[in-house]
Amino acid sequence: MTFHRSLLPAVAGLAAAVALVAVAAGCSSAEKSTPVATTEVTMAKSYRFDPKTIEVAAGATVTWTNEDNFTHTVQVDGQEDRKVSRGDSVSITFDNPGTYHYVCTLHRQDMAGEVIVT
Ligand SMILES: [Cu+2]
Repeated sequence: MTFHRSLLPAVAGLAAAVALVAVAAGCSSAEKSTPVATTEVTMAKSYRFDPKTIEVAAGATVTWTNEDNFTHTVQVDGQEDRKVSRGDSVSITFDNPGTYHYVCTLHRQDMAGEVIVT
């Protein structure tokens, strides 16, 4: 009985901790943008990729169009940086499934996105 008396509070504490982690994980995933099935991303005013996370099929070509008042870039991880002036657009084809992070190298703090290729 000594065993049970000492173990029970520990188990209860652990269960509470697990519940807290689950709640925290739920919050952070809600903050992440839900993938949108589209091949069109707008560089919207101001300093935003919209939608931030997209989902496309392998072989699809994604086009980024700059509708902001500033020059931006699209640099997919491991690829060259592509400059996109106001009113311009750039297209990148994704042949292989995977999750591709990209940033605007001029505004790394504010502008990042993700292309999920399925
Ligand atoms: Cu930018």
